[in-house]
Amino acid sequence: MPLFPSTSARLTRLFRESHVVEFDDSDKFVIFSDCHRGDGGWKDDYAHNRNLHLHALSYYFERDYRYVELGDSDELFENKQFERIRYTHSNIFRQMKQFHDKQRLYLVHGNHDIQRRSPKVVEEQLYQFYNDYEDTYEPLFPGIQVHEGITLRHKRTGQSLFLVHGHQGDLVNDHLWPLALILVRYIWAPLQFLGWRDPTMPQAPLARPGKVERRISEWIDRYQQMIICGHTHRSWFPKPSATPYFNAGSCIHPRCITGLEIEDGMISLVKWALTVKRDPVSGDGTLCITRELLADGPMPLQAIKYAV
Ligand SMILES: [Mn+2]
Repeated sequence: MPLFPSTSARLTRLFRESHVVEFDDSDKFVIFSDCHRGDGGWKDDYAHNRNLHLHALSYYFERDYRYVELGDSDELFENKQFERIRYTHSNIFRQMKQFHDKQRLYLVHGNHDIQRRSPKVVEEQLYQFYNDYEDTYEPLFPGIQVHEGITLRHKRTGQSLFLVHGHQGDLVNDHLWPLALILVRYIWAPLQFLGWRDPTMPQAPLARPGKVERRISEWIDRYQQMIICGHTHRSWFPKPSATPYFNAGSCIHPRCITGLEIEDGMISLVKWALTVKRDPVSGDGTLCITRELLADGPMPLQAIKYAV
């Protein structure tokens, strides 16, 4: 095997070894990616969207969805101590714990939380946390596994939905990740203050498809296997006849978060944002959190190209 396997080789192997979750049309999933949760400081791109995400998660929890977090969940490149992230965003972790307690939480790691490839790191960071007020350890997500790939397999149709973060095969973000960590933590992140963009963070969401998207799309067409990923921070929902590349987007967009929902055997791309509601009588404005359907969804899973 080459020293740095290509995106295609990485995906092929990962698909073969991915964790399989069986489902049918009565199961619901919501997928968010790229939260990049930080320590609440000026580099924390998630903090301004936390209430949107919290509200969305409680909406999905009440409606019996299972929650998949598709990588780059916590910004472990910039932050040495996960505990500070957990403490800063404790309300989110409390909500995620509710999903975990009902066996409805699935975690996939990306490149900015690649340390969680190690089950030892997962156990140290995620099984429990220290409550300094009570001076005790409390359970967080005991026994959780963090996967690199998950396959949702439909019990009746046999259709496979392959979920992966999407950094696989990228030289700096995958193979040379310790170098990327050092550059991000000590060089690029401090330079953000001066207006420099961290090159391991994706380009502007409206930029044209990059090489990551192209390579993944080539794999999809070659193996006729759809993929749901994140990583680029550019949400994507294909037309039924197009290459079935789905991207959940991110939770660090300046004004909204995006995600994918699977329900009743259909898939949709949604956006949660703050919108203004105007009272028609008084003319007063209220800010409220709304869920909006994007693109052409909901699309039946069976209408996706290459579905069996
Ligand atoms: Mn990523």
